[in-house]
Amino acid sequence: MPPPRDLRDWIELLEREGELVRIGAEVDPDLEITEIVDRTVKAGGPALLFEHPKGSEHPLLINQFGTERRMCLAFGAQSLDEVAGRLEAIIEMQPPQGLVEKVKGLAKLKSIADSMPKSVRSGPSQEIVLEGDDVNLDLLPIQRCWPGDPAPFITLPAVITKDPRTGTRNVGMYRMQKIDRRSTFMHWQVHKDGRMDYLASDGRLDVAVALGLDPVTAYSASAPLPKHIDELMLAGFLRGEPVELVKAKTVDLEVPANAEIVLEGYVQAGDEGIEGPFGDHTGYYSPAEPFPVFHLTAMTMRRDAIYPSIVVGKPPAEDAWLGKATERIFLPAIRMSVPEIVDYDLPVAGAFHGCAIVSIRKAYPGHAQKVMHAIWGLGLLSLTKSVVVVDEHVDVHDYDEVFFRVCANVDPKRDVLLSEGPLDQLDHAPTIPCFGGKLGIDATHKGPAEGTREWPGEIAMSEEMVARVDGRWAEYGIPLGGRTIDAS
Ligand SMILES: [Mn+2]
Repeated sequence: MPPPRDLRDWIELLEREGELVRIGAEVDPDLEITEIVDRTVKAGGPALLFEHPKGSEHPLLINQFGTERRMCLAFGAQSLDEVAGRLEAIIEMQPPQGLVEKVKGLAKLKSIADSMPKSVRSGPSQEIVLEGDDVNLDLLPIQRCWPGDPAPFITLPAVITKDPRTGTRNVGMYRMQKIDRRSTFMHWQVHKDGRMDYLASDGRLDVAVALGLDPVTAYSASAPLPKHIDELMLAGFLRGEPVELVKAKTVDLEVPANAEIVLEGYVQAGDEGIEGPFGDHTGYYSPAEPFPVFHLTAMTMRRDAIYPSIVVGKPPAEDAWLGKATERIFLPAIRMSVPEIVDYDLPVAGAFHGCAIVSIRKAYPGHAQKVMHAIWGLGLLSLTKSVVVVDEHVDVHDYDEVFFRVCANVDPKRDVLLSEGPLDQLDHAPTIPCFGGKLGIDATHKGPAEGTREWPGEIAMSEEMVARVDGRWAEYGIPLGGRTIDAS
């Protein structure tokens, strides 16, 4: 099944699959929606379409990404690893050997070419055009998410800018605190591509914000791609069809033709104000800090536009599965740089940057430490605070198993590495913002090559005895299913 074409196609799919509940009652975007959604997310519940948010004509869609099943539906895939597999085929392209390989290679190249965004003359995202005094953010049911938030925040935007030096497009998901009818803050953190575009311009930088996209394009806006790679190309590749773009009305940018709502405007170098605090995915309020002001010049939308939102907070929240999608989809790219990595897991409870568990094919002394440093040097994974390294046969997604390895295999004096480096701007724990300590735990097997005594064998029953018990004792109905030690 191909991924949904736009937000309405997606809502229809969710409804057909029993994954969406429509709420006809009037509900307040000021805190009330958060309380309902937070309980729904934590119970593994459905997407919610609030048809009558208080004070707005526009319905509000939330929790569209809140479970693994919905995330897979969004990608038209059976699993997130299947989505990663599609990218792996491209990433691992080698110079073709025979004719068959050459033809396959051409097909792959064509699939990349077919992923490039496509310009079209008109699109539903511009059915209604509001300019000048008609621009009015009060029309939208923007949520104030938590009691300590000073204002409503747009939380699921795709923010589009161009690098003023190279013209390369960037699309990112950055929260936007509403200031008044025609301006918001733009939360471009120090490590984000959007901020680089802002810093590279010495005057006015055009910005467009797309709201209410098909789920794959919305996901792609959140994906941590290298600076020079257009998120809309990733979206086109993952969708299997290009993202269609129309010219914006008042700024020199192209915007998705299928968006429900587009905000056009600009930021001006040096024009900043104090943004926040905001109840963030760390489970704490991120502090008030200076951020650029986004001035709206136009607001375009579809008729009966649907406004998308997401609430983050103490994990697990809806962003857990956006993060898990990134974890899975980027595994092939990580293996490109660090091929000894077998698998990795970013625990949701660790708010993604807090902890990474990595399994490796260990080949030499210090290999686990090499991989820790690699993680601390890799894209936005460099912000990871602690890295736990285990051997290849350990399931990194089984936290009991990982805890067992850490407790069983670690000599804290020998196997704990303390380092330092850049940290997530949202992390409140370090002494100064954006910089602090790093913790590496080597829970792999060691041996004489690393100066320790002989490493003992791991307990495992013989295959023969396992087979014998499987065959002979089943008839008694005693629970023999759960073997505690795996023979692998
Ligand atoms: Mn980017």
